[in-house]
Amino acid sequence: MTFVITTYDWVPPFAVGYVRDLRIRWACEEAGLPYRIETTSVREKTAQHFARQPFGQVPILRDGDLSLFESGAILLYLGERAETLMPRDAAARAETQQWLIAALNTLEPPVMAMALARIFDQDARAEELALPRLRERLAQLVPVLEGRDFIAAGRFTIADILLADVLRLVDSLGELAAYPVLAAYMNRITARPAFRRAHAAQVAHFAQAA
Ligand SMILES: N[C@@H](CCC(=O)N[C@@H](CS)C(=O)NCC(=O)O)C(=O)O
Repeated sequence: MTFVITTYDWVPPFAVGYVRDLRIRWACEEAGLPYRIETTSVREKTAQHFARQPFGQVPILRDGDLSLFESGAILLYLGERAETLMPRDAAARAETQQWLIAALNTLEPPVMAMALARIFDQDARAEELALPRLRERLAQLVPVLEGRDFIAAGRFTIADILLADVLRLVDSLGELAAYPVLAAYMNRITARPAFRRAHAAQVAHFAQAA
């Protein structure tokens, strides 16, 4: 069965390489799961798009009759299908889920607040408020990653996909270099061939769409 990943037909240049379909492509590449890409219009969002993703966002994954949204939920679903992505052992699996949700729910919100303030709203006051909150979370992550190659379960998992992808956004905002432990982790995880393939494929997709 080939998974179908839905992404947009176009995004602005600053978003190329950062659209969240990357997380899903990356997981499929890691696990050797077959997938193909389908596009949906970003300018004229269709009723079918909203039927599959009530917020009109991407990514969406289809597996036969099943249609799923939310990159974290999709990664958890794929994790059930490939031990390469999530261990079977109950404790290791719980730890993987914990860190995947921490990346999504504790780390990504302050990162997005900063990105919205700087990139979308160009609001200096909002940025001033967002920055210390983001820095506090990054500083708290440093002792966790010190001396660890992976965030959970002592091995690569879907939690690394999410955490490294969130840290890429921090890096793009110029805020990661101050935390060498986090920067080294992000560089190590994104040096994986599966990430490189997924990233190159997304860049090529949007280059073709331009
Ligand atoms: N929590 C969602 C966020 C999805 C999201 O923000 N997707 C962006 C592209 S990376 C999007 O569709 N933005 C357009 C919009 O929010 O209308 C997930 O992780 O899947």
